[in-house]
Amino acid sequence: MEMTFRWYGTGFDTVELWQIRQIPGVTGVITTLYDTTPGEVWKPEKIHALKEQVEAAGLHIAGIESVNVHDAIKIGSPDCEKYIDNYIETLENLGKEDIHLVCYNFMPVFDWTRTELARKRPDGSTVLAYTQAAVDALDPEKMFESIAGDANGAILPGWEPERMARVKELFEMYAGIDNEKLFANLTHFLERIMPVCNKYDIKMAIHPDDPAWSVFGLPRIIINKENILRLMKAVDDVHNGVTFCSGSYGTNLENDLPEMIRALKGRIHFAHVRNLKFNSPDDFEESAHLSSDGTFDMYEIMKALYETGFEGPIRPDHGRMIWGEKAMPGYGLYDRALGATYLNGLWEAIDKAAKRGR
Ligand code: CS2
Ligand code: MN
Repeated sequence: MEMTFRWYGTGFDTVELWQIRQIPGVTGVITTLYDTTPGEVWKPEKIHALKEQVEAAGLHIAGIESVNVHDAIKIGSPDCEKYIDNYIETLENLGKEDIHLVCYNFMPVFDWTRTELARKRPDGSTVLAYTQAAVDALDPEKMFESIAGDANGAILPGWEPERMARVKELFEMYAGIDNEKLFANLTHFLERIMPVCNKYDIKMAIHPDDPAWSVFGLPRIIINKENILRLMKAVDDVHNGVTFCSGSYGTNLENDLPEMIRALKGRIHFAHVRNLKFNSPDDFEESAHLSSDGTFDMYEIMKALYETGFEGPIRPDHGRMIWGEKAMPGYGLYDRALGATYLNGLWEAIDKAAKRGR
């Protein structure tokens, strides 16, 4: 595996490349062209400039998170083919720049959903949190306003103001789309992009839905072992792969994370590894990465990745806001750096134990 760090780009991220370079063991970034909108073709010159900037800082682009999928593709509306063509062109432009990993999601309307962006913990740190009762009481159109207030001025991925202004319209567009239709549209999208992925060896890695159940009555499909294996079989090509996000699959306590990793052997191309602390099955918060701070056994998660021969990038995922840092919620420097170091420590121990035959 390669330890990496998500970076949103100059002007969008409070963290700078030179700081990422100083985190021990981090050699690559997972980045994006944050100022592109879903459906737009990524210009070769912009991809090239981004790559040069990252490499000048002594790092490399280990993958893209995300090339977002236009709602027309998810809905399967008449203009979806045009947007798939644009997506193919973007993949082609990325492939020409030697970029071989693309993370994306297929969630309708909202990307991840949290009900608090700064829940205070006893140690004074703040974290993202989710309470089902708060979602049930909320009008989806108000979701954006309630979330934007806590965002430290940052634009959150998937929560761009332009999109949220159209939230009502988006909900109407998804009215006839159930889980089966969404699955069929996803399969169609993957079938159409597989040739370009094969040509440039681009591994597509779908991010799970977060939380892993339906919110506001919208369809949600990438939520458990059964569904993700169904998708792997539906388009049985290694370039149709998975971002294994422990914090997203882990929102449903019925998902056995190490077992899912084992079942997906060979198809996980990217891993987001983070912990969650459940206060009840309907209320969780994004704790520190350490096993003892949350509900998951992080050693078992890393061991499953190790034992299945995982070779892709891993990144620490959302971190707590600590030490007075002001950053995009979940994406400060300090706690994610601690997470990377902890995960590297687990990996070294697992690797050494395996090599000594213990
Ligand atoms: C998620 C997503 O891992 C994350 O931070 O909260 O925003 C994720 O990046 C996208 O769903 C991937 O397309
Ligand atoms: Mn994730």
